[in-house]
Amino acid sequence: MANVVVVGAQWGDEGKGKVVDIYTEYADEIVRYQGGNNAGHTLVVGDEKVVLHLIPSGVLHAGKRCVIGNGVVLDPEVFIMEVNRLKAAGRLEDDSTLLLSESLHIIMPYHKAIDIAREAKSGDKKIGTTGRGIGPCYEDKIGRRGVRLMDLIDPVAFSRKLRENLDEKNAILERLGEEALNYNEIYRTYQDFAEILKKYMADTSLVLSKSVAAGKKLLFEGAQGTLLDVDHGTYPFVTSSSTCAGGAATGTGVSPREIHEVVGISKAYVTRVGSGPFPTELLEETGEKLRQVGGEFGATTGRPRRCGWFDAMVIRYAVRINGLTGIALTKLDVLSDFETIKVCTGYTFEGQALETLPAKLETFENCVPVYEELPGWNTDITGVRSFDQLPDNAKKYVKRLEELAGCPIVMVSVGPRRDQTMMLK
Ligand code: 2SA
Ligand code: GDP
Ligand code: MG
Repeated sequence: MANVVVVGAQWGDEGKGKVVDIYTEYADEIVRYQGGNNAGHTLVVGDEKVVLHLIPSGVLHAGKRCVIGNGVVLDPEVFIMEVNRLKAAGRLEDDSTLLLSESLHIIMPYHKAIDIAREAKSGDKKIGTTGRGIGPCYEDKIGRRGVRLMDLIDPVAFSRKLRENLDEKNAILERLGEEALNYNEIYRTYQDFAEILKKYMADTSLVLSKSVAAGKKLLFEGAQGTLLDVDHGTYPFVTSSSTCAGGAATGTGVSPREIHEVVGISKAYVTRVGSGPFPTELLEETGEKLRQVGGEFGATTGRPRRCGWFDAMVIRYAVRINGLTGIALTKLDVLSDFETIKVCTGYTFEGQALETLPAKLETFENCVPVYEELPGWNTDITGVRSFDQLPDNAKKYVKRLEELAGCPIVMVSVGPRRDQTMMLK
């Protein structure tokens, strides 16, 4: 296997954690390249369920190097808690395999406070963020005022950056009706964090480039999904990072020429958490049934996810934007108890068929999905381990999705566990 990017093909929560955990067997180093602890990646091993927010999902395989790249925004408290929790569970015994980019940006208390206060004041314009300070931290990165890990561990640079930022941020918080934050408290707490983080810090672009030169296999783990990308998603209802495959190069400092395969993860239906357009959303009992059967609640916030039918327009877009070489189709088992299943094959807007997803929000919100209806299979498939053993209607469903996507389906998942997976190609 070559160097592979795993990317969400929809609005996130497609099952990237499970797929990365499986692919880790064939990889040497697993790398997160964007987002932060807004992500919730769930892995189920035997009876144990692990939800990871920052550390790459390869961590359950001992000895594999796990890297958090420069494109990630890191909340030190969450990182330290995650490391401690893994260690307490007997994982990550040798944490020299865990590296943090010296250039990644640090989430500060004012980022979280601003994120939460803005959302609370936004009424129906609310994005539905996770409240983890992700957007405000990326704002500072792009605005060239951010605190990088290398700044955090340098007491002089950190003190200066904190003072400059806090003056500005306290003015914003005051305008939002929130209390000002205290310099000394933040300084002390974050210097304690710095002491712990120091040992994980590295020039990870250089480390990864050396690995590539040595023939090691890299696995890039995307967070969120294609339609949440700050450039290519349903702006402004997006996250603040480059969630698409292109982000794997900028978010790690590994050349795009070293990326060979891009696997898009897609549910056999669609979910979205947070606000924004969702043409195939099911607002009545069918949506509730998908939510309950699929356990569709946020892995970070516990929020109920919005659910809807599979949308081929979204997948074709993900194939194009990411250059998908294969699709891993997850949660097929969740559709096992439906007489018929609808699939969106295209959109119309004001009576005209659309060629691709509209960039304009108002068009996206008002486009009408065109559906075809396929027969269900009404059989429990969670024990099926090969494609041939699936009921005929389930096979037909998968084949139809593949045809509509214009990209091979390389894996089908029928349950959260590692073994509930079939490889197709
Ligand atoms: P943010 O917090 O600034 O990134 O929020 C902006 C939008 O991005 C969405 N977003 C997500 N969507 C799906 N899953 C995510 N991770 C968690 C999960 C979500 C949770 O695994 O379930 O627990 O609520 C994730 N993270 C960010 C978010 O909903 C906004 O629409
Ligand atoms: P991620 O953010 O893309 O890693 O996905 P999440 O972990 O947020 O959400 C996916 C959920 O679906 C998790 O609870 C997984 O354990 C679960 N899951 C993954 N694949 C399957 C599957 O094929 N069937 C079922 N029923 N659950 C799955
Ligand atoms: Mg998730």
